[in-house]
Amino acid sequence: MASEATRHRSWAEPYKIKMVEHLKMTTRAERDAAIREAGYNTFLLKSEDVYIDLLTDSGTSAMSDRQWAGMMLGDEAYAGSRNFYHLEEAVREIYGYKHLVPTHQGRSAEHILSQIAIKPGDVVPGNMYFTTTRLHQELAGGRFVDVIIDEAHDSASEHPFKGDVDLAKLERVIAEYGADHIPYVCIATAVNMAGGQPISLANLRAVRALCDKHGIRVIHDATRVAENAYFIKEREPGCADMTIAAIVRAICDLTDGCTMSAKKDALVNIGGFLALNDDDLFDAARNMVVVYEGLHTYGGMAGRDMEAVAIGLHESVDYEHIKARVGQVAYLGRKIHEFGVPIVVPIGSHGVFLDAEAFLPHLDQDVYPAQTLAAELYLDSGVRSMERGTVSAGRDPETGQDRRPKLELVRLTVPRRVYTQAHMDVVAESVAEVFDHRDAIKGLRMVYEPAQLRFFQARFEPVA
Ligand code: P71
Repeated sequence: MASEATRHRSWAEPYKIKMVEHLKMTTRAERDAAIREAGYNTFLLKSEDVYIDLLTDSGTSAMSDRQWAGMMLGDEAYAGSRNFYHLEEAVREIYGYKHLVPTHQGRSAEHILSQIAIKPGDVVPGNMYFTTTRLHQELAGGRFVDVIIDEAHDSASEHPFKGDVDLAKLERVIAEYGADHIPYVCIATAVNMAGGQPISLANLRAVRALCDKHGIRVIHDATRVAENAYFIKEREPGCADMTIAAIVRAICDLTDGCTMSAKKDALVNIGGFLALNDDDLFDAARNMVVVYEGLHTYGGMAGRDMEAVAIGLHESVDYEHIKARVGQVAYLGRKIHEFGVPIVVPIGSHGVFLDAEAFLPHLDQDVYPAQTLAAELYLDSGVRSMERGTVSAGRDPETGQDRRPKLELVRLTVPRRVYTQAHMDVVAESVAEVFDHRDAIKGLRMVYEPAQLRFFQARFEPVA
């Protein structure tokens, strides 16, 4: 028998469930009809036809009783809502940025920032692209340049900080284009497209020093900063005794502002903001928010939404919360990995990323292995996932050719505080089932392709 000192002690979710939403179970025949109807694109499925929805962790988390109570305190004044001031206070306290421009979600903050900071011909270096971020940079006449370390593009590399910037790459970009053509360096925490991989504080400090030398701003995509902070606490030398809040603050203090989709870390169903330290940039952003979003004291959110974000920001830096959140994702990842299924390692913070290229080695990228795998998983069990490969990468705006990303992934994204460990078991077993029958899986061909962000609405048919 294990002695008390060596006995394994489990952890559990630091909350209990107060309200439940029933899930619809479907038959294979029903799923077959539903995915065909959806053009083999999980974005086009009706949520009603989905059993466990791991499409995204964006806007899908469960709010706390405190957040719901905050919703009842909405001050729905057109101007100067008290909830705006609460949100401003929370952003100043937790992130430390001076000015706040509320927006209805993350991409609107990216839109405003891109329009005010980027001139045609500029380049924006960043630690891997994100779809909406890069598109807004391109729409403003800029071009995204990837400066993440090579390990980030290798699904098998166990590097603990695959979100780190390769400083030599960044230096080369600065030498080639000149600081005048670099409006800012874009630093994402818990890098989404790399698999939810963190950047280290040490690397961010070095990025800051290099940018200071050249007078270049550092703008932070803070969407999942608390998750990144958890990995820093776990893995970075000297950080184990820091609180999550202190690490979040240390990250933000190394940057000049952020774009934020509050739909992730901040545990709300809708919301976002742009936060800036620079007075002039803030002034320009505030002028622009009234054109596209709404008055600068609500920016596309209701008062109640801003209150929920303010409370959610505080909850996001709670250690027990973030440990359980990242822990649940790790549980799912380990379970899938034990079945021998190829996944991105280390397991990221917001989801488990299946390596579709290694899963379906007999399929060429031209027949969209990740898109195909996402459809097969839905067919097997009604679990909805998201393609993060060739379809998401889109076409190069200059050549018009499909980009062929090194990572051809399917993301199983876990909403916060929504599913139980038993749901994770069901998901892992379904992935294993599809893996057992992988040789029989054929690819897809695209039969409809939208001009922008094609992954949202593209339609496919099975190849013969
Ligand atoms: C995610 C999303 C939502 C999404 C966006 C685009 C395609 C598919 C799904 C949104 C992010 C994000 C980062 C790092 C900015 C946004 C945009 N992620 N930065 O992962 O992850 O925020 O959705 O609030 O506009 O499913 P927004």
